[in-house]
Order: sequence, then C-alpha cells, then structure tokens
Amino acid sequence: MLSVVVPTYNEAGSVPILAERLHAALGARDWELVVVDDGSPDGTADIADALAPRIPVRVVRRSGKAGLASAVVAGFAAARGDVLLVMDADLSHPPEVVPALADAVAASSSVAARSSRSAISIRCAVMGNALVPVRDATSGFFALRRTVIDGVKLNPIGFKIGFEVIARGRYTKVVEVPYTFRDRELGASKFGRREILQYIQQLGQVARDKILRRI
Ligand SMILES: Nc1nc2c(ncn2[C@@H]2O[C@H](COP(=O)(O)OP(=O)(O)O)[C@@H](O)[C@H]2O)c(=O)[nH]1
Ligand SMILES: [Mg+2]
Repeated sequence: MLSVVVPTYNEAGSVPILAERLHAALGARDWELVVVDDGSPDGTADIADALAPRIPVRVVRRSGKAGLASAVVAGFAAARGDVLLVMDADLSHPPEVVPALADAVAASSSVAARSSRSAISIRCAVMGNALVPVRDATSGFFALRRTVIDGVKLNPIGFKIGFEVIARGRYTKVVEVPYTFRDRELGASKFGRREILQYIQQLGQVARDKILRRI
C-alpha cells in the first residue's frame, strides 16, 4: 500500500485540488492520503476530512504549528503503507508524478527523490563511507520503503525531512525522478529565515553524528 503523507498549514484552497489529482493519478491502486494538519486557522483539516469517503483520506490533527519535518514524522507513524511518499500540499509537486516515484522505490530498496532546484541544495549524501550523488537532497517530494527508516531515529527539525531520510536511512540506492517544479498559486510559503537557520543546525547535527559514527 502507498501512503501519501502531506503536511499542511493553511492549505484549504489547495488540498481538495491535490486530492482530486492524486485520485485521478492513482486510479485503482491501493493508496491512502495522510494529511497532517497543525490546527490551520483556515479549516484545512475539516476540508480534508470532508473528502472522505470518495478519497481514502485520513487526517492527523495536531494542536499547534510544530514544523513540517515533525508533521511528516507524525504522518509516517500514522501511515499504513509499506511505501511512504511525501509531498507539499501547494501543488508545486505534481500529483501526476506520484505513481512513477512510488514505483521507483517499490521495486528496490531505495529512496526516490525528485529533482529540481531549491534555495539551498546539497549535492551529495554520505552513505556509510561512500558519497552518493543526489541532485537535490533537500527535496520535499520523495518516497521510500518503510523499511528504510525502520528503527532509525529521525531528527524532525525544520523543513528538510527528506535530507534527514537520505542522511540517516538504510538504503542501497537513490533514484531521482525528474519533474518540473511549479511555484505555488494558492496560499503562502511557510519557509523563512527560521527554517534556514534550522537547516544549518540540522546539517551540523548530521555531520556530528557521521563523525561520531552514529549513522
Ligand atoms: N503540518 C505542518 N505543515 C507545514 C508546516 N510548515 C509548512 N507546512 C506544509 O509543508 C508544505 C511545504 O511548505 P511551503 O510553505 O510550501 O514551503 P516552500 O515550498 O519551501 O515554500 C506545505 O504543504 C505546508 O502547508 C508546519 O509547521 N506544520
Ligand atoms: Mg511549497
């Protein structure tokens, strides 16, 4: 089963469109949409709930805005799928690419990351002692088999949970599926100075854990 995990904060306009496009793209597959909402004042959680039963959606409600990465980790905990896929709600990650991304990881023990340019990007990930080339390890559009993070303690700081999975997960291969990133049309970005500082902090923590051979 495929679990599509979508963290949301004030995405009331985007979520129904995202859900419909996922429904169209995933057709008769066994899949679920896991929306993790942090008490959005615009009522995103209720709007997402109202999509059931037409769309196989479940909503995880958290009481306050606790950050994208921790929302994704909460979504992983609630998800039922053996394949986990993460994407933004704002339609910048095209739902039509989801089947290809999910199939890429279902077939092998890999993490599939989307490629497109982002503000700060890491060009490779350290895996054991080897450097794995990754075009964009900070992507928010990625998929993995659940076994990649079984028993792995992810550090849910800031926005870059995909980087955390690449840095700490157990996998043998990274597959990149290209697509065209679109700027959001509805709502506002939540990525700001605080998130940049958290990312720098996260890089330091991953580097420390690599040096101490904790990962
Ligand atoms: N649950 C939750 N979702 C968040 C939080 N911050 C951002 N998001 C969601 O994470 C996704 C990415 O955020 P976005 O603002 O589009 O970031 P950008 O793409 O870097 O500009 C969107 O679906 C947001 O609604 C948060 O604190 N909690
Ligand atoms: Mg976005």
